[in-house]
Order: sequence, then C-alpha cells, then structure tokens
Amino acid sequence: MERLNRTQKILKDNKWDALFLVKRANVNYISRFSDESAYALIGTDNQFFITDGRFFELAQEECKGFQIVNWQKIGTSIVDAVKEICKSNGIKKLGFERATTSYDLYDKLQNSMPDVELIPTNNVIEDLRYVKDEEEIEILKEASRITDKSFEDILNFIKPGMTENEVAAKLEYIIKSNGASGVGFETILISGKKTSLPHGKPNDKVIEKGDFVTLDFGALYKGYTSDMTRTIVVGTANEKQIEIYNIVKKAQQVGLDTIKAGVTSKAPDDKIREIVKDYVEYYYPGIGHGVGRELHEQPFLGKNGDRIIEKNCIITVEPGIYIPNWGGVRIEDTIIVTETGNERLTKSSKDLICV
Ligand SMILES: [Mn+2]
Repeated sequence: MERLNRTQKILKDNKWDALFLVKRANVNYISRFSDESAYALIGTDNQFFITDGRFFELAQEECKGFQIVNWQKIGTSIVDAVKEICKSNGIKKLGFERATTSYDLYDKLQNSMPDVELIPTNNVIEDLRYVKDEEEIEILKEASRITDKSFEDILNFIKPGMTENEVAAKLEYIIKSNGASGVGFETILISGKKTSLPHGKPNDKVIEKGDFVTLDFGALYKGYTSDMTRTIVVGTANEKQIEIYNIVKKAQQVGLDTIKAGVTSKAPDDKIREIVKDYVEYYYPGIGHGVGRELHEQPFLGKNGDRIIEKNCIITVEPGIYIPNWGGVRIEDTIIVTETGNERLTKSSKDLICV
C-alpha cells in the first residue's frame, strides 16, 4: 500500500479530490495490474481500477485494495465510469495526466462532467517511480540475469553467413526460453557498417567475417525491462576496431565510476567526453537513462541532465562512438545506484569478444 499512500499524500497536499491515470506504466505501477485496457482513479481514501470485461477477472486477482469497475456495465465508454465514480464519491477536483491523456478523452470528460474541475498534472506517478522499491529491484535483477544468460547463449549461435534477422529472432526466442515474458523492446542486432546507426534495425543483411555485431536488447519480466548492449566481432578484430572498442570500454567505465547517490545526471557526460575527445564528433550525447516499467524514463544522462541521481535509481550507462560508413561501438549496462557508487545488474563481460 506504500505506493498508494504516497500518491494519496500528494492528493491531499495539492487539495485534489482524486487523480485519474491513463498511462499504462503508471496505472500498472500503482495497481500491480499486468495487462492492458487499464485505468485507475485514485481518491484520497479509496481507489478504483477501471477496465473492461476481458480483464475484469484478472484485475480482481491482481489489483489488491482497489474497487474493480467494468465500464461496460456502466455505460458506453470509460468516460461514463469516471463520471459515475466522481458523482458517487463527491469528487469535484480531478487531476489528470496532461502528457498522456488524449485531447479527445479530456474533451469528453469535460463535456460529461461540467461540475468537475479537471486539473492538469505532471509526472506525479513518474516521480514516485524514479527511485525503485525492493520489489522492483528484485524484478529488475531477474530481468538482468535473464539478459546476461541470453547473451551467453546467443554467442554460441552467431556465425558468419547468417542474416541479422535470423540471429535477432533466435535471440528473442532465447530470451523467452530463459524466463522472460517477452522482449523489453525491439531488438537491435546490426552488423558491419550498419553498427554506425545507434538504433539500426536488423534486416536480411548477411553477417560477414570481420563484422562488428551490436546487440542491444532487454528482457521483459513482470512488466519491467532490462537493457544491455554489447558489441562483438565475428572473426578477428582489426586494429581500428580494437582502438575504438577500447575507447568506448574506458568511457563506459569512467561513466560508471562517476555515478553515485547525489551526483547530477549531467556528471557522467562531462567525464566521458574527456575519454572520447578524439572522436567526439562521432559521440552520441544521450548516454543513459532510467529503466523500469518504461524502457526510457528519468533520469536521462547527458549534457542537459538536470536531475539528482538517488540511491536505488536503476539506470543504464551506454556511451558509444558511431562512425558513418565504418561502424560503431556501444557498451551498455543496467546498474543500481548506491550511497557510494553503483552495482551492475547486467554482468556480462566487457572484454572484446570475438566469435
Ligand atoms: Mn538503453
């Protein structure tokens, strides 16, 4: 109930009667629901989970402490359910998520409840999600363990002559076989010159001897995703590949070394730039991000970073050098921030691996 209690304190502090949540990551964080078609309305001393008939039974099992509402039993849309809850609970000031509530939904809510004041709110639940609790830490540790195991497994599979699509499909199969409910995001598995594309997509390109292969992937586990990148070489690495790889490896370590509770999300970028200085024109400035129910969440690491990193933030550190028409290297770990530093959740080797 800790998550609810903290939300309800925010309601009281702001003198809002209730908060209406539509963003899946927020709804499922607060309710522990694991599926879609999910909305939550949090009052100051009661809370409602709104879904449709497809998910009603599941919601009853998962959303402890919530009154489960099937909007199909009340009217023709979610709006009717919100209206009914507001009416029967005397809700006159209703917060809504300004970044994710559609204009259409906002408009319909306003038209159907002219006596309710709709108050735009920003990042209320996101701010609660900024520091991970024990339950989330355990989930992200397991997601990261699956990720490490899957990396180890895919290394035995990659051979010259295979296509990127073939290897990506195998990796996704392995991730699920190792216990994930799915992939955390679309797998990046690119090779050769294509590795200069920070977020290139796998296709029917054949992996050749001497290619870099960049693998950026995550395991979806209990609603959370891990995130790890490794760049390997198929065959034997050449001098330039070794040089760039070692710079990125050092940059990533220096980035990790700067992170502990209390530093700003800008700090790692300053240090990493010193390491990549000879290749700074090929450096991508987004070098890490919080990870959890969303793949990319606060804090965002980089030169515009303005958040203080706190103990039990779970974030990625992922500097890279991307040289057009040559290739690129990125190394990424998911870490948990501690009082004095951080610990890696993804533990795969960062020595240059040649398969
Ligand atoms: Mn990432």
